[in-house]
Amino acid sequence: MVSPIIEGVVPWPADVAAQYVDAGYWENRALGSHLWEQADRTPDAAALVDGDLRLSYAELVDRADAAATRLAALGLEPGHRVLVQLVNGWEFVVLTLACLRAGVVPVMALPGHRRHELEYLANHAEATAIAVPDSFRGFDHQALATELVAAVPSLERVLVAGDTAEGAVDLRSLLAQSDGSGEDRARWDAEQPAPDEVAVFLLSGGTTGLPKLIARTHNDYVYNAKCAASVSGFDRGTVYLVALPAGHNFPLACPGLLGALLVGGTVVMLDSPEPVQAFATIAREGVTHTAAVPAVAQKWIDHAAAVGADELATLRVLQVGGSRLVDEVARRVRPVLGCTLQQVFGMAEGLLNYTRLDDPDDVICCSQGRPMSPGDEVLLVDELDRAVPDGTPGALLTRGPYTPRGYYRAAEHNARAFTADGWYRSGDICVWDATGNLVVAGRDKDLINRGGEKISAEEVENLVYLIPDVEQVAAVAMPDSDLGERVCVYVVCREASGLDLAGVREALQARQIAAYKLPEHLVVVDALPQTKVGKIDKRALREDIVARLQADPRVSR
Ligand code: OOB
Repeated sequence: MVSPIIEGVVPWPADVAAQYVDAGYWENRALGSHLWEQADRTPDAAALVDGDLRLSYAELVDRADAAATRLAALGLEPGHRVLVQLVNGWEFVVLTLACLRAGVVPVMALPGHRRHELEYLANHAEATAIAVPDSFRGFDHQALATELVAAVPSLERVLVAGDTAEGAVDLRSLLAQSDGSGEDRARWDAEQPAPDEVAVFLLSGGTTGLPKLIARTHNDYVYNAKCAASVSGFDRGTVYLVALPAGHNFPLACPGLLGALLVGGTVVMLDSPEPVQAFATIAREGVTHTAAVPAVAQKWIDHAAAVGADELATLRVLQVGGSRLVDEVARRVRPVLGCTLQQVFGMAEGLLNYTRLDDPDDVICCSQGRPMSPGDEVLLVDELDRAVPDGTPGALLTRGPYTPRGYYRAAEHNARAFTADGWYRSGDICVWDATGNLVVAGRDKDLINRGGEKISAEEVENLVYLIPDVEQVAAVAMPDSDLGERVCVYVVCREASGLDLAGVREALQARQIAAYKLPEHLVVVDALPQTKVGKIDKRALREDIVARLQADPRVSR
């Protein structure tokens, strides 16, 4: 195997890699070669829809090839990183494919990220370019990206979808069709990235101060998307709606937009999962499959219960994952939305579990499914990493053909997050149920899962510590009926500080962090409870906030 171009990426051991090739999981071809082959089979089929814009397969790959050439002309070479923070639209898809084609590696930021996250990501990935919308939901992304170029040594170029300021690159022109000569296609057919090179960098749902980067290779990510497409029943007739942020692993490749394109289906981009727009889009485009987090599924159910589900007539499968779907909500999916529920318990680090479309209702509604690949290894263990008996909760360890062996440039963290034998510790507490499916019963990682968006407690705490009045802080998950969890912070203040929630939020906003990380509840206490070994007792705090909510439900926000 050729060693990866990007230093700091942890490869699979050579013998394991060879097994994955032998077993047929890894096909040893770049993602582009699979997709371009598909495009040649169905050039006129609809590949991508965004509002009034429709691209056939031939048009999509033509644009991606032309864009790959234009990226190269801007000085973006194979192995260079582009920080991508685009909203769901055709630009996201064409740019991602152009990068995959040219060996340029997209780093998938989320639309909610702000300077705090983007500056860190650009530095850590040593990105040379950043792609943003001009503005979105009242925020001037172009202005921030321009500031980042001044602040981040590696960052040279801003690619803007929309009104492009002087000095920035007009992304829509960059993503326009080719000159028709066929030269771009010929060039990138000849210059494909090696299959063990990095295809994309995904963000971890991180438990550390700042998110880790997960390098997904062409071999592993193609398999990820194709295998997921197979267990999700994707085929040429699939019309897949991307309503969650496209840079998230779930709508990107589980099977997501890449899975749909790899089997010749149609991808529909929408920049919001709000039910009114989503339902109208499903009806207009004849959407058959889509993915939602539980909070979105709940909104769709509420909406359909109120207005009916006529618009969803073509929808066959609703995939739900990202956080635990409550069994009672799961049971309402088929009767109210009229489609099959598929639970997805996945992670950007790799392992994907699915309920199967023909599973009995009890499995679909009460479990989070089972690994999608025969190559997946899953172990549930106790505190000493000993396997627990079936039916007993244990911490999930996993290895497999699409679960990388370490985070990018994070040796110290990798020593904790992976065992010496290369098992990834997902931090989830799971149990194998009697049907051989996994049920997610809790977690032993210090994060808050706010409607599928993962927030590191440590990151929030580090920021709250910067407030001069704060002596001690602990961030914990507070249960919430809409989002599952929200961020609650407990603080011990210096004398008579008068610190309140608004003050904490203001201080954090001044640090320009993503809004979803802002604490939504504050409890000021005289002291934080401690465990026997002198650590802050978060379990006691989680119990405390539950008790406070029960005593006074108005506390909730
Ligand atoms: C997905 O990926 P990430 O990386 O944002 O978060 C992974 C974590 C898991 O370790 C688990 O703690 C939680 O999110 N999670 C679930 C879940 N799906 C994910 N917890 C309970 N039930 C579920 N169904 O969230 C992700 C990636 C690919 C596909 C789907 C979700």
